[in-house]
Amino acid sequence: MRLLIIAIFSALLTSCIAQAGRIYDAFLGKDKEMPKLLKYEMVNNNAMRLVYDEDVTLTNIIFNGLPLDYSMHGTIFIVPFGTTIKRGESIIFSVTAEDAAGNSSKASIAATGKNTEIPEALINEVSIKGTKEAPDRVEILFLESGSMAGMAVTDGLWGEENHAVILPDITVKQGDVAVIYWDNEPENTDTIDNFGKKGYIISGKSEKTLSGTNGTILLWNERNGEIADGIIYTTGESDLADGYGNNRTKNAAQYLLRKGEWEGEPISSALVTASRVIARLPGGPDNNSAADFFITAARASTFGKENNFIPYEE
Ligand SMILES: [Ca+2]
Ligand SMILES: [Ca+2]
Repeated sequence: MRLLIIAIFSALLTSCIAQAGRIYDAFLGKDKEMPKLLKYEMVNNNAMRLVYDEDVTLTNIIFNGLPLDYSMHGTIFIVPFGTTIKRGESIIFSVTAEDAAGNSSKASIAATGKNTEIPEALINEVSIKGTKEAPDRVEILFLESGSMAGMAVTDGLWGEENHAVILPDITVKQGDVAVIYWDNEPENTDTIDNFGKKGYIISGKSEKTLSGTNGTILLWNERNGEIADGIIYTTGESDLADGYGNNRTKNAAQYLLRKGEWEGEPISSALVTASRVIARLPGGPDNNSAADFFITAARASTFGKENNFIPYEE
């Protein structure tokens, strides 16, 4: 009996109650939980933003193996690296956080330098019914200077795409283009020089061709990032997926419509035979509709150069 009382008493002593989301010892009122790192993100490639669940003191801040000599107190922090990391560069950032009761936790964060100079860009020319001589290609037009590093082109929403091409770290100027050979290796990867404007050739390495009938092509500022541009094309004859032919196309098309990146009818792929391509009007107008585009003969296509208005005529 005596043993049982002691057992109950000691259970009470160590029992804890939740208080404002944290657990405190019921008798001593002492915080016994380690601080939790709720959120972290890199800011401008030169600092880490950290959000903890309680007031802490940061100690032992280490950037790529080098200790940073700060002591910071609070809940939300912006911890400068003391340097700016390059786009694509990987770093390890670690930090120890200690609360008022002396509980501490350590976090190690791996991060990669983001592209902070993403240029405005558009889908400029597309070959969807490729042949050996004129393979499937997507041309991207850059409207300003920057780097195409990490920009991405997909044929569906993230997670639904058949293929995604992540663009390499190439510095571009306004009017330059990139030509992605979707599934065929380009015969020649030499940069095209067209009166000072560059055309960069990129191997897309897709195992599948682009859909020649119903599809979307999406340009993203980064993987899983913001949409930069998109096109929708259909035969206009399918009874499946609300006329989009398949769910992948329907889902991406509805996303573009919802985001205001497309209005009205899709581009008609019925007019695009193996000897024709879809091209944006010269100068890169972007009203997010089929009227921005025309169909041209493959032999009049301008992959790697600015577009020429030579519409295909029946
Ligand atoms: Ca657009
Ligand atoms: Ca072109």
